[in-house]
Amino acid sequence: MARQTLPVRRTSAQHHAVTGEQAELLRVGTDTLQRADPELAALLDAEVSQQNSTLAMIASASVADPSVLAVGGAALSNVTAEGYPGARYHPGAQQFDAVENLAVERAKSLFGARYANVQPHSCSSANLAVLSALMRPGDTLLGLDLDAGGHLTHGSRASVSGRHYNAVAYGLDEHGYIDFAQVEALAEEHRPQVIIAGASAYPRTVDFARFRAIADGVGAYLLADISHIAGLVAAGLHPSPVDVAHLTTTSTYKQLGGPRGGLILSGRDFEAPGPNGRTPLHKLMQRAVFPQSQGTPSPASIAAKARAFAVAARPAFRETAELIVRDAQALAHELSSLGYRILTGGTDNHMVLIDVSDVGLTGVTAERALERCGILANRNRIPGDTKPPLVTSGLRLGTNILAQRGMRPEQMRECAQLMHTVLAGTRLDSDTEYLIDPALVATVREEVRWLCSRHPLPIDTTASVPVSLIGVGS
Ligand code: DSN
Repeated sequence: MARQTLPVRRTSAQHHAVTGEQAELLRVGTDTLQRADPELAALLDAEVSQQNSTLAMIASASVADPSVLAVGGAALSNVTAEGYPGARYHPGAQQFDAVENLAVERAKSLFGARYANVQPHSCSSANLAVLSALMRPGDTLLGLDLDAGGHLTHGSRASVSGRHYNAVAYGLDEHGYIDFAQVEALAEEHRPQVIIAGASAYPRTVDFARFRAIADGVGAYLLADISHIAGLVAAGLHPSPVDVAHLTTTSTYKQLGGPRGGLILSGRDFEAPGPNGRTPLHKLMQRAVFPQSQGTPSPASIAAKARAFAVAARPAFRETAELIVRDAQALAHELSSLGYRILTGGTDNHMVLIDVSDVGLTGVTAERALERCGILANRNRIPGDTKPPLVTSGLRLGTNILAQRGMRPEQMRECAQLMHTVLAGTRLDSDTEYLIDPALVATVREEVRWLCSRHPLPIDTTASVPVSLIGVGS
């Protein structure tokens, strides 16, 4: 019988010899898709064309670098491994362990955090994990009212956050800013276990330090949800809550250019005790995500997060983030000059909220008329809104993708003018139906295509890991 030899351990140079296998897999996969499933392939191609030729002003969206998209489709997706690096419940997770450690270290480095959990499938999952770790059913939660720009998971009755907990909501003052006097009064009256600072539709800087002072005054934990502004926080263009709040959550796709997913961070307070007075927050969070609220993590998404965090650490990301804010301010200014009422009178971040009831429209009709012309912006309830959530009186605009395309404040005049042409040419037939001249639609659609063709979506094939992150987590 031939003598069996043990496989020789590869040197690192030999390891390099096998790089390219993942790329080959993706190439074969793409070729097979085209050949074997042309119907699905055509839909995906149409999506790329649509993204290339529309002005996407969805405030909760950004464009992922193609390398992030490629990583999201990696063979790592075939790995099933519950648990955390070094403590999995399945074998075969060597690469996944290294990838998850890399993602964690890059997240900590990018946000200056002491603790990161990269497993949440979304920020909603992250928020619910945090709340379930810090509160018992029936405990009190204080968050921004959904109608004032809050998020479903901040205590809305439509979500378990408003059903399992005694959710109390704060709102905005008469200028549209967070009403801190009300936050403080409600905190003192209801003594919440958790206060949430963060929003889905709020165009101004969030004063996390003020929230923390209120939380400390009543013995509450402060959770900062930075989903919408995570890119600005990472770039240092919005005050970071990481060392201010007890815990910070974010989605990874809204402004970070990452995959669909969520992230939990903690800074200075990562070792602060949880509600039992003993277990530190970072340990509570590990358990809160797995096994308490999620099973198997999504390995390829975690790898794509690692890639996105590296892209977000590059100087080019900060430059884009600066442009995002300048574009939003220019867009607000142009729309205001055209007669639109801008909520709070302007913006500090990427978001512009306008009241379309003043021009005789509802949010949904404005959204649909704009979409027909190749401009994407979504309906949004505004303070004091008399229209239901599927109708609304407001429109929420965001400049993340416009800036990623390299559009500058000069182009915001064009964008505002195109929007105005559509909105001024739209007449309300009912709350949800509208009339618009098809010739106007065709003209604006063509101008939108032309503007987009001059500012193609970025395909950055030269992006590399910045020196500051090489070796981090390895
Ligand atoms: N939270 C939703 C939004 O702000 O549009 C989507 O993630």
